[in-house]
Amino acid sequence: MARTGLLDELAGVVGTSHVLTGDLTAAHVADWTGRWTGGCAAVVRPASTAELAAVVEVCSGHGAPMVAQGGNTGLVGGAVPEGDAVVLSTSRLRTLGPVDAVSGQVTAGAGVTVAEVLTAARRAGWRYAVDFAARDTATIGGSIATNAGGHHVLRFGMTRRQLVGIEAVLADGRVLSHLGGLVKDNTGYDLAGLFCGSEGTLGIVTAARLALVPEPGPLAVALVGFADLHTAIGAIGPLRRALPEVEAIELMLDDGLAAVGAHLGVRPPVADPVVLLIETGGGPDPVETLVEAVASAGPVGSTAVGSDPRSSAEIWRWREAHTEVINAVGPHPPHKLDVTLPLDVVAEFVPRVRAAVRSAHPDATTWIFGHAGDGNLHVNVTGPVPEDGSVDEIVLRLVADVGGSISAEHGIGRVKRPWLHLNRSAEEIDTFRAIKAALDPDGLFNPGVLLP
Ligand code: 2HG
Ligand code: ZN
Repeated sequence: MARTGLLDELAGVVGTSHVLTGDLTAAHVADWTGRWTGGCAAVVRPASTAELAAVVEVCSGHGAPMVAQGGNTGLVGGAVPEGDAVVLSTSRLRTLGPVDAVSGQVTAGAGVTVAEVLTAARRAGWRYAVDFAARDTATIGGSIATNAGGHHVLRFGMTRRQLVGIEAVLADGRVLSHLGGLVKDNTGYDLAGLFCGSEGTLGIVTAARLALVPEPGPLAVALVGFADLHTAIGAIGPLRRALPEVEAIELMLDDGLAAVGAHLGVRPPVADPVVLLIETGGGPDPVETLVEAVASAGPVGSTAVGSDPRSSAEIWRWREAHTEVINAVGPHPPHKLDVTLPLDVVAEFVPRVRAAVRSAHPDATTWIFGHAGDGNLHVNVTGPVPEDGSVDEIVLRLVADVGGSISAEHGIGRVKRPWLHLNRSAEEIDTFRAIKAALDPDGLFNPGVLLP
């Protein structure tokens, strides 16, 4: 139930057709996996930063909670509204500026998709360094709110590292803007860095100035099989040393590849228990560079090399399809636990986490894949019902016990809030609360997300 007069006032700002209610909000009140469903008073679609600021002012005046939402591809329920929250959709903040050929930067509205920035950069001879499977739907605003990682973190870092400045709407409706694009700018607190990863709890990011990197030369990508996890993880250091231009080192296991194969109706090109996807540049013939590096990295099994755009895309498909394929396994949406581990414990962690989940949930299946080069595993558990937090508890505690992080690149959202203390001290969480209280004193931005 919306507060009296709220929807009329919102319609006065954005127009009636951009205040969605009832069935029209369906796509905005559940997450992509289907694990989290909530509700909202309305979805509001402002067309500009000024309109979004006016919407925030109206909501603040009514004491209405606000949940920012971009492409709604998040995997921790961070953009799923609850109760009578107002969803602030950034879908119409779609201005994408020209690529600045001198500085290698671009300014993008929050609702521009990651794929659109990737394409615009490529057309101008540059590249946006953040890329991941949800690129076509995920937005720049959402990727900043979650400090998204993706495939190239190993080489270029996460979203925060690409940010040169942001524009954001504050809780009182004022607009904070710092989009000048100065790379060296030591004038106080790093507000772009603070808003990045704040999951919509401090303000609503409406635009960002993004640093681009030079377009890569030719790339080669391969699937390389290994007999076991120890050998595969042991190869990462030597591969990185042999391939200074390595772009990605991704992990897959035979059961995940078999599930993807069954889904695609194709047999996996490599049949070993553990498979790394390695992508690298490296001079005029990166295929040769890659093959030589693999040969010197220790004992490997079968390999499949992609050398042209089509075969490379096919190789990436094996890795990127994991998410949609596991989502279809059933009988419920998966428990998705994105974690990082110190690299030297990864090989032991995998059988341990599988055994721990199995002993509590004999019917559960634990799927593991991820970004091996960063120690970032995506632990997906299918079987248990979505509400059963015992699965999350088992996995996240084990992660913390071995010195890992309970969130590598997806954020804390609603899902991991109860376990934040496993990685953050009381002093850190108190500091989080102080920042939150300073910027959002009434606690209206994304309540129920991030802070315990
Ligand atoms: C990926 O790396 C994404 O493909 C999704 O971060 C991970 O589905 C997942 O658990
Ligand atoms: Zn990932």
